[in-house]
Amino acid sequence: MNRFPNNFMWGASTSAYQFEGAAHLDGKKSSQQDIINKLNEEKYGFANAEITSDHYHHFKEDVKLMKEMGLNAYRFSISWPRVLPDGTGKVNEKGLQFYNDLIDELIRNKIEPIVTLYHYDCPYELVKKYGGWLNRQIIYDFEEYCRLVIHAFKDKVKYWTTINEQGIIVQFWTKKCLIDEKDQKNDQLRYQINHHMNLAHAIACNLVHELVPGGLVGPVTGYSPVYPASNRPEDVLAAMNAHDLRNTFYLDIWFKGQYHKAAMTYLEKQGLAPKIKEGDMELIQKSKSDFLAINYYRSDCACASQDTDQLRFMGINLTGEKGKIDGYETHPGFYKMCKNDKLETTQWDWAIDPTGLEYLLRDIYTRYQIPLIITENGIGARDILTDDFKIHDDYRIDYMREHIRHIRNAIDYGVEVLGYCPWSAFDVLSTTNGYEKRYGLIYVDRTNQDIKECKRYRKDSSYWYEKIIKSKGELLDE
Ligand code: BGP
Repeated sequence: MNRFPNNFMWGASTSAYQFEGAAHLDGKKSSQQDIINKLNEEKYGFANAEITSDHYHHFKEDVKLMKEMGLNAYRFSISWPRVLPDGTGKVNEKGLQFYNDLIDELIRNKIEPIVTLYHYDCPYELVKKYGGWLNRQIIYDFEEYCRLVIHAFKDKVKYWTTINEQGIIVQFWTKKCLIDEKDQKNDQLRYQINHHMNLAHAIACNLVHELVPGGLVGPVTGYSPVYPASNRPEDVLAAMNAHDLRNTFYLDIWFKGQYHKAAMTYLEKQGLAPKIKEGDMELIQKSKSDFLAINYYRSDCACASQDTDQLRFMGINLTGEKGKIDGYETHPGFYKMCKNDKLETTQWDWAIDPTGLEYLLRDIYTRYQIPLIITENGIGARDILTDDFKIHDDYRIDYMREHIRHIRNAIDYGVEVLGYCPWSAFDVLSTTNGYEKRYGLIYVDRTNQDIKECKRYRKDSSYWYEKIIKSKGELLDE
C-alpha cells in the first residue's frame, strides 16, 4: 500500500490543561493540575498551568492553522472544572460555550473532533472534598460530568475517549494526581485509583452508547512494548511480567472485562491489589469499548529482578541531559526496567523505536481484534526559533516519517488503524518539563518564565506533515 485509506484520520493532539490556559477565567476553578504545576514552578522553575499556550483566546486562529496543515481530525480534552467548577452541581455555561464554539469551528473546517473526557485535570474541589480519585464517590461525580458533556455534544462529536493513560497514572501518580502526603507511601492506592477509573470508564462507555447516535468510545492507553534485555530466559520472563503488569493488565479489563490473572496474583502477593466491591466486575463486563486509542512514544526493556530489590514505580529524567535518568522502575522478583542499548534515545532518555509501533499495533490487533487509533506520538526536544521565525526540526520529521511508515506496514498486514494524531498539534506545557521540552508541529512563542504573546509559528515538520496528508501518505518515501 502506498496510499493510506481515504477515510484515514490525519490529526494531531493536545489536552486541556496543557494547552488552553485561562485556568481561572470565565468561571473555571482550579484542577489538580493547576496546583501540581504551581508546585512544579516553585520547585523546578517550569511554567505553571495558568496561561500555557493560551488556546482559550487563540482557538479560532489555531483551528485555521490546523486547517492550513490539512488536518481532518483533532484530538483534545475537555476540562472537567471548566464546565463543572465544583466537580458537580452548578454548570458553568461559559465553559460549555467555549467547547461548543471550538467544536463548531472544527466542524466548519471539516476537522473531526475526537474528545477525551479526562486528561489528568480532576477538579480541585473534589480533591479537597474527598481526595479525588482515591474515593469511590468520584465514579458518580464523573458520571454526572460525562452525562453533561456527552449530552451537550452528542450531535456533533462521534469519537469519544474516556481517561488518558491509566497505566501512566499508576506509575506517576503524584505527578498526575494530587495525593496527600500521608497517602503517598501507600502504593496500594495507585491500584485503587485505577480500579475507580475502570468503573468510571465503563460508565462513560455506557453513556456514549446511550446518548450519542452512532457514537464510538474507547480508552486511551499509554503503551510501550517491553523487550527482554537479553536472550537469558530470566530476562524474557521478566519482560513478559512487565508487559502483563504495564500493558495487558489494562487492555484485558477494557476488552475482556477481567483483571489479568498473573498481574493480579503479583499485586495480591505484594498487598497492592485493589479492593473490588460486589457488582464492580459486572458493571465492567457489561460495558463495551469500541476501539483502543494508543499513545506511543517509546519502547522499554526489562531484565530479571531479585526479591531483595527495592520496589520502585518510575524512572524519570527531568534534566533533558541524556543519561541523567534518576533510576528504573523495579518490581522485586518480577521485573526491573533497564536501558535498551540497541536504541537511540531523546535528550530525556526516551528510546526512539518506530519498529516498536508496528510491533504493538500487530500484537494488540491480533489479541483483541479491535480498531486502533494513535492519539499521541512524538518527540520532545528543545526547538529553536531562528531570527527569521523558522523552526528547523528535522529530527521531528525523521521521527514521524519512520513511525508513519510502520503504521503503514501494520495496515498492510491487516491491522485496522483509524487514524494518526501526533503529540502535539501546538507546543504545550509538558507534563514534566514545562516549555523546555516541546513536541508541537506549531511553535508557541513563550518560555517557562516569559509568556510573551504566545505567537504561533509553523515548524518545518508542519509543512512536511501537510505534504504527507495531501498525498495520503504517498510522499513518505520521497
Ligand atoms: C503523555 C501525556 C501527554 C504528554 C506526553 C508527553 O503521557 O498523555 O499529556 O504530555 O505524554 O509527556 P511529557 O510532556 O512529560 O514529555
